[in-house]
Amino acid sequence: MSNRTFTMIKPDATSKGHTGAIIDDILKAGFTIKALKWIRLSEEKAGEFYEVHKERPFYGELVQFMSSGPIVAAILEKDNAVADFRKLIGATNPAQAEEGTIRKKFAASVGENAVHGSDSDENAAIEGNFFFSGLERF
Ligand code: 3AN
Repeated sequence: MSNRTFTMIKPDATSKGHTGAIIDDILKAGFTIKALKWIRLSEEKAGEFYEVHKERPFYGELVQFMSSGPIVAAILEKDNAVADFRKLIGATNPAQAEEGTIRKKFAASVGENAVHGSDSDENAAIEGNFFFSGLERF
């Protein structure tokens, strides 16, 4: 089990001004920030990031949405980071997310669901490496 995960605060949440509140929830849940970046993905880069979902029917919509405005990308540290962070953000569909989770509080729909959280240690490492060089993480 690794102690790091990767997250993005998505364009719906940054455009509604939820960035500060979401970072606050993350810190209050005991995560520490090891890398942090405010960035806008090109369509090409968003497509590359979500390559694993290429065959899914929502891929085009997802790529459009993720390149529609700025995001915050971060590497987070905590014991059991991947599982604990997925618990903190709640179900992919905010309508099914538990009370108090970030998606329940800040997300509008399954497509525009406020935050991303890695689903495995392996993907956390791959996704962190996609955004951050060695000089940008601590
Ligand atoms: P999660 O982000 O909770 O791991 P995945 O891996 O099933 O969920 O989906 C990746 C991303 O694709 C989601 N965060 C969401 O933004 C988008 N997505 C998933 N299902 C749908 C859907 N039915 N319609 C539109 N977008 C979706």
